[in-house]
Amino acid sequence: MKKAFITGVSGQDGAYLAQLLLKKDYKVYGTTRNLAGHHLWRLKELNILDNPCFHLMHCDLESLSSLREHLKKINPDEVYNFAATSFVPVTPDQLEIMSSATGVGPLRLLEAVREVNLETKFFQAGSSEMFGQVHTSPQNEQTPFHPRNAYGAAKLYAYWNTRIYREIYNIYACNGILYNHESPLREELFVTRKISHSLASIKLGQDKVLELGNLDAKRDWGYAPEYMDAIWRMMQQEHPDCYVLASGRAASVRKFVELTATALDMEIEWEGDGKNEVGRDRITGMVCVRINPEFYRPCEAVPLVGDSQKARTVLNWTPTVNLEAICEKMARADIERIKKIERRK
Ligand code: G4F
Repeated sequence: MKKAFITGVSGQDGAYLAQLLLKKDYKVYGTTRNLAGHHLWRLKELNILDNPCFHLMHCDLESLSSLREHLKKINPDEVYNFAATSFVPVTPDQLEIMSSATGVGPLRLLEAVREVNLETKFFQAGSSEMFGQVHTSPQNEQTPFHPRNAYGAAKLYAYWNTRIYREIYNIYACNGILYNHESPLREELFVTRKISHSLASIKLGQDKVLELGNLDAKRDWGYAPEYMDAIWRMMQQEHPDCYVLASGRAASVRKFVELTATALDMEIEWEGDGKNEVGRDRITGMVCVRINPEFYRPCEAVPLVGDSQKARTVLNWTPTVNLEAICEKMARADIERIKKIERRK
């Protein structure tokens, strides 16, 4: 039975990867910084907490000695690092926490792997934000990096340390460069889940309006569980490497709103311009989307689109869930959750 150590297991990616590995008969040791019940909702929804092969433990990436102890005790075959702050805009008071968790944390984990067992395989979750200001599109593993925010720079620091530990210490260490990947388990802080949750609430008469920032911002959105499948495949190759994971298609926030509305039998018509633009549901006549400048970003990334040909060829990775299907899955899940809460009242 293989053993996997997943940091950040209570997040979207950690939870889906734990589910995948349990299905593949791994023993999974998942870590989180916060063991409070409400923080574990994803693991509960996926029925992971009751699985006898799953072990949840408290650990953060702040302490090298604690990471070393965990790895000594478990001696995992594979380590997957998802622990990070994942919201891109960082306020001044979050700068140090973000840099430590997202940038230095993976270095501490790599060092713990090096000290405890050089045979342990390591995966680092990188981000398309590392590309930032691009001059070519789509981006692949050869595209130069030029991050445009502290989050992208912290992820890039972790990316380089992963390569350094591979090249200098011969550790099987892989980097994934992940474009936006969404699912019903996304945090509501991110725009896709904010949209699905708000429109589902409006549909059920529990909310009136969804406030958004830049409707024309574009992202390359894929389906999170499929990205976890690719990550597992990266760890089963003969040699460690770096792979871009992306859908290859960019769509706007506006398009995401429209597709989610369609999945909920709503039909959004846009009226007005700029900050005064609104989205009206043609069926009810109600204004259900407004602009709130608070959600604009000071420096919006150039639309990034990934070329994941290498992952598709080498890993035989074939993602099939398109944007329409993602919107539908997210909208349906939010409708079910809201109805479930209603039934409990
Ligand atoms: O959903 P977002 O907050 O995701 P973002 O910033 O692209 O970051 C996500 O993807 C990265 C790449 O994989 C990850 F590294 C990162 O950890 C995270 O998973 O914003 C998407 C877009 C932005 O352009 C933003 O300006 O949506 C636009 N947007 C428009 N209105 C909004 C809103 N974003 C948020 N969060 N809230 C809004 O109301």
